[in-house]
Amino acid sequence: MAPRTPAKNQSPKTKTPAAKPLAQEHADFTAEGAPPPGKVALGEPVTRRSHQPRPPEPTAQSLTTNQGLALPDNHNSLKAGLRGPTLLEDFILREKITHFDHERIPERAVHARGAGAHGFFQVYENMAGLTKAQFLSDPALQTPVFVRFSTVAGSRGSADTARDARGFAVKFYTAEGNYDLVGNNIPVFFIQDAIKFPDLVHAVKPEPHNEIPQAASAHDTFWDFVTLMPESTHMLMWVMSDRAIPRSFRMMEGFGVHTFRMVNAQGDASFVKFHWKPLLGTHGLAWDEAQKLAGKDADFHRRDLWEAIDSGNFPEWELGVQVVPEEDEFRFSFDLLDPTKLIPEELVPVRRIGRMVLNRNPDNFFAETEQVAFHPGHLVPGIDFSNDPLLQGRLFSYTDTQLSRLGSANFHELPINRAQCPMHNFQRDGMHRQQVNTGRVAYEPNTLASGNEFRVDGTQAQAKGFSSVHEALESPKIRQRSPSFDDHFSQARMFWLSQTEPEQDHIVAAFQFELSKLETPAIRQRMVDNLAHVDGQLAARVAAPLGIGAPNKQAATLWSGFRAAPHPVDVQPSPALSMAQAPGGNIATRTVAILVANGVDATSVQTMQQALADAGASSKVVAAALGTVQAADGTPLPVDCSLLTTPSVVFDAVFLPCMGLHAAAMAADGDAVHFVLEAYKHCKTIGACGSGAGLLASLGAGQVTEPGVVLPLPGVVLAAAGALPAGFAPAFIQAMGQHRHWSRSGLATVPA
Ligand code: HDD
Repeated sequence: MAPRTPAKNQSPKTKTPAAKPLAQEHADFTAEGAPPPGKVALGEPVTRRSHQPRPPEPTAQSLTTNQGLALPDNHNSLKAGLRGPTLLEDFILREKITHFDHERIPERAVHARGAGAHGFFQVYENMAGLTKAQFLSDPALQTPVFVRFSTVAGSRGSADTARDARGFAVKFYTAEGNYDLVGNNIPVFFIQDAIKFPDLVHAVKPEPHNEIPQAASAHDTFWDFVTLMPESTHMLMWVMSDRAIPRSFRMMEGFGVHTFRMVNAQGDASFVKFHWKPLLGTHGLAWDEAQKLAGKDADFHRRDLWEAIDSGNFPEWELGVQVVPEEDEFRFSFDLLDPTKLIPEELVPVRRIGRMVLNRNPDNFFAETEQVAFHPGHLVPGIDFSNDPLLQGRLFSYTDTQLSRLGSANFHELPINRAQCPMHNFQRDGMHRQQVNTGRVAYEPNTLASGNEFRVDGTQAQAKGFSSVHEALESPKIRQRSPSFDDHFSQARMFWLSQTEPEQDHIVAAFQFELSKLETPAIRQRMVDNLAHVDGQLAARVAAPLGIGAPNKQAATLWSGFRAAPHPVDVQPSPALSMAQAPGGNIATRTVAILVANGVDATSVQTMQQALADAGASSKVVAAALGTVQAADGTPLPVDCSLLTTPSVVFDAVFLPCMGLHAAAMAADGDAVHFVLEAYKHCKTIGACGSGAGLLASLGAGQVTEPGVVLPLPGVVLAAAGALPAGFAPAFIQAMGQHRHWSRSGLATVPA
C-alpha cells in the first residue's frame, strides 16, 4: 500500500496507509480547499495557508475564469459585431491567453528530461547504532518519497534512450523534514571539484554556435574537455558501458556518489556510500536498439515506468550502505573524498538496510515532476556531508538554480516540495508566497508572540535538531587539489578488467562510435593516448578504425597539465561492477512479442501467454495488421499491435509459433523479417516452433547452438502438429531470464 502524508502532530511512528493523490493531499493548502479561518491571537506566529473563503465546489458546468467568474462561452472572443474585430476589453480572452503565454518555465540546466513517481521507503531494522535519522529507526514506519529519474544532457523533449548518465533523485518526506538523496545511476563523477561543473556541462551540451547535437556526448567539445581532464577517465568508462543505456529506470542501480556521513545519537560518525539496488536486476539495451528507440519511442523509459506502476507492477529498490568507520578513513589506496572513486563492494560490502517501492504515478507532470526541487543540502539529523569538494559546491548550486527555474525563494511551498511535518520559522513574504502568516511577530527572540514561540532551544537542538559533525578544521586557505586525488586511471582500469568479454566489446564499440563522430583528429588521438594508461589493448582496439596514429601513452602525460599518476596501481577486478555477472533469472514485467499470421496454432500462443503471465511477464500478439488473424482451427485470434507501429525494439523477446504455410509468406514480408532479425541482432531471446522455426532458419537465425535461440528439441513428439512441446515454455523463460545473449556469434553479418 502506498503511504499517506503524516498529518501534522500525528505520531511519526504511525504506519502510513495508502497515498492520496497530490491534488487531494494538498487541497487544504489551496485557496479552494482552505479550512475556515480560525481565530488567531495577536502576535501568534502560527501560519495558515489561506484566508480565502471556500468557493462552491466546481461542477462540470461551472467553467470559470481564474477569479471564479462563470464563463458564458469558451469558444468565442468578444467582438464588435459578428464579423468585427476583437475587443481589447475582453478580459476573459486576455486572462486565458496571458496564462498560456507564461506556461513554460526554464528547464533544468542539466537533468531536464525526467520522469517521476511517488512511493514509500521502509527500513528493515533500527539503524540507531549508525544514525539517529528517525526514518531509519523504525521498521514499522513507511516514509513517503517522490523519485525523479532523468537523463543529464538532453533537453526536456529529448529521447529517453540517449547514451548518458541517469539521475536518480529521491525526496524522503520524513517526520524530521525533507531529506534528498540526489544521485545518479553511475557511482562516480566526471570531475573532482564543483568549480569545473559549468565547464563540463557547457562541453557536453549542444555546441553554442549551432545548438547541435541534442542529447549526445559524441561531439568535439565534450571530448575536447574530457581528454584535457584525465580525472574524467573513470566515469568515461562507465558512460561508454551499457550502464549508460539502461533497459528501464526500474532496472538501474542508484548511487549517492559522494561519501556522506552518518551520525548516531552519541555523536559517533561513520563515512557512508549510498546504493540503490533494483529488485529487477541491472540491465542495459544494445546501442543500436537504444538509437532506434530514440526515434520509434522517444518516451520508452518514462512510458515503461508509468505503465509498470499503472498495472500494479511497483518497481522496488533496496537501499544499501557501505560503512567506513571514521578511524578507517585513510585505509584505502584512494581518497574517500574523491568523487571519481568508488569503494569496491568486495572491499566494503553493501549492507541492504531498507526498501523503496514506487506505487503511484503523479497526477500532473508539471506540478510534481517538473516543479520538484531536489537539493543535496536537504538533510535530516543523523546524516551529514563530507568534505568532498564536488559535494560542497553542489550545496550552493541547487537552491540557487531553483530561484531562476521556479522563480522565487518560496519554491518550498509548492505542494511537491513541502515538508510533510510541521514547519515554522520567521521567513516572510517574497514572490508567490502561499502562506498567510499572521500576527505582528516576524522575528526571534520575541516576547510578543503568544502561545507557540518556536524558539531554538540549545539543549533541544542538541537532542533533536540538526547539528553538524563536530569536525576540527585548522588549515590555511588554499586553492589546490589534494595529491591524494591524483590517481586518475587505476579505478578506470579496475572497471575495464571487471567486465565480461561482450561488455568490453560494447565499451570499445561505444568509444569508437563517439570518437568517430569527432571532426578534430587530435582529440581522437588524445583520447586513445589517455586510454593507453587504462589498458593498452583497450586503447589499440578503440584507435583501430579512427584514422589516427597508435596510442601513445607518453604523449598523454605530456599534454596533461595535471599531476596524473602515470601508472595505475594494479587493482583487483570487482565482479560487482559487471552487469552481465549479476545473477539473472527474473523475467517479471518483461514483454514478449508473439509474431503471428493466419494459420497460427492458437493453442501454443495461449500456452505461451499463460506461461509468461505465470512468470510475471506479459505478451503482445503482433501481426501485419490490427484486428484478428484466423487461427489454424478457424477461430479468430485478436491482434494487439501491428508491425506498422510496433518495432521489435520495444520488446524483450520474440516467440514465433507455428503458422502453417503462412510462415513462408511471412518470410516475404520485409517488415516481419526485419522484426525478427533485429531482435536476433539485439541478442534477445527468440523461441520458435513448427513452421515458425522454419521461418527462423530461413532467415539464418535459427541455429539451435546459438545462445538464446529456443527451438523444439529434435525427436520430441508433439501432441498436435505445430503445438508447443513440453518443456519449451520453461526453456524460453529461462533464456529470457539471462536478459540478453551478448555472446551470440555472427552478429555483424545480420543486416537489421
Ligand atoms: Fe547535479 C540537477 C545529480 C553534480 C548542479 N543533479 C541534478 C539532478 C540530479 C543530479 C539527479 C536532477 C534532480 C531532479 O531530478 O530535479 N549532480 C548530480 C550528481 C552529481 C551532481 C550525482 C555529482 C556527484 N550538480 C552537480 C554539481 C553541480 C550540480 C557539481 C554544480 C556545482 N544539478 C545541478 C543543478 C541542477 C542539478 C544545476 C539542475 C536542476 C536542479 O539542480 O535542480 O543545480
